[in-house]
Amino acid sequence: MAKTHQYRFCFGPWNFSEGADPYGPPTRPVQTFDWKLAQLKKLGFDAMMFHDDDAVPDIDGKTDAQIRKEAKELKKKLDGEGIAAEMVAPRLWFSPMTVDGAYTNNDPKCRAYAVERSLRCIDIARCLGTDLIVLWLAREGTYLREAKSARRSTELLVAALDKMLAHDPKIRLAIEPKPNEPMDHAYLPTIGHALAIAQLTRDPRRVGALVESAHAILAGLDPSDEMAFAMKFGKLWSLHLNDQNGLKFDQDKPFGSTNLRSAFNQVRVLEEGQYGRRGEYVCFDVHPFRPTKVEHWLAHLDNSRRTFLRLVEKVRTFDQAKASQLIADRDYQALDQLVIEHLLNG
Ligand code: XUL
Ligand code: MN
Repeated sequence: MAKTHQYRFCFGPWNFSEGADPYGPPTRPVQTFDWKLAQLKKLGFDAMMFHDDDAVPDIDGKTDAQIRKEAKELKKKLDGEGIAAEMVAPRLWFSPMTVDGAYTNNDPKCRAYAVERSLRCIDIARCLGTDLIVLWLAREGTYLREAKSARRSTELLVAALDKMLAHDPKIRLAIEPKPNEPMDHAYLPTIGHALAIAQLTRDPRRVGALVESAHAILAGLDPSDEMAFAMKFGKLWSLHLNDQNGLKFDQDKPFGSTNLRSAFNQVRVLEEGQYGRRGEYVCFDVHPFRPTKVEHWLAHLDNSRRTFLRLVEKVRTFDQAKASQLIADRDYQALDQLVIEHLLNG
């Protein structure tokens, strides 16, 4: 099939999750990194996204020299397969040092660990040939408001971002906001917060955002509005497309699985803003449903891309002239039905 769209696709090794949840064990066996890379290639995706310890396992027990050596070996492996590294994200939520937060931890030793680990993550990214660092600020928030000062936490976040920006003049930081889980309340819950804090840093041009559909929904917002807003600032540097059924735990369902119309609107704003033209990837942060059998393990990724591409066609074939007429006539009932029937057709 001829490639008629401009999009390039990406996912991470964690998207082959094994099905464990807080109530039960894995339902699929753990696979090696090489198996995951082979599946990504088999599916015809273009790039892989990494946590720092997906790229260099057991990172905390290794020297800087060892970390660089392993990252360079991985880069060779990726080059051999023709797969790019899209981004690297520091995993700042697993260590005993980040139990009470990473950059906003009340203990200065723990904060120093978090910054040090982030600088190592930047070194890994440079070895892998990407300038993009994604920051999902998992534990930057509170379980109870009195435990931290929100004002001080904002200052600490800016200080940490500044240290990263100073460490490497080329690196770009994309903040991935999420309003809750694991925290009760996060300090940077929306794209507005991400873009606002960028302005307080030493180089606002190098601090942007990643929108994850499910996270926007958890914040009670429309993911397509979050995307359009970030794009207007030239700050939508990556995407985690997926879906979410209301205000529950973070579900990471296949793209379009819950709300096809919302997915249509996400693709609509991406098309309008020409997402991807400046080298950005369409990434899916999706997980298989827990009952998924091993033989169906790739479907959530393949299906998400398939749905995305079907929706690109739907956006491109939408009768915009008709829609404009209906808008001019303020006939939103007919506009609503025009969209519904377009999505239902074929
Ligand atoms: C958490 C989440 C993460 C980040 C990467 O909800 O989405 O997978 O995308 O650290
Ligand atoms: Mn994500």
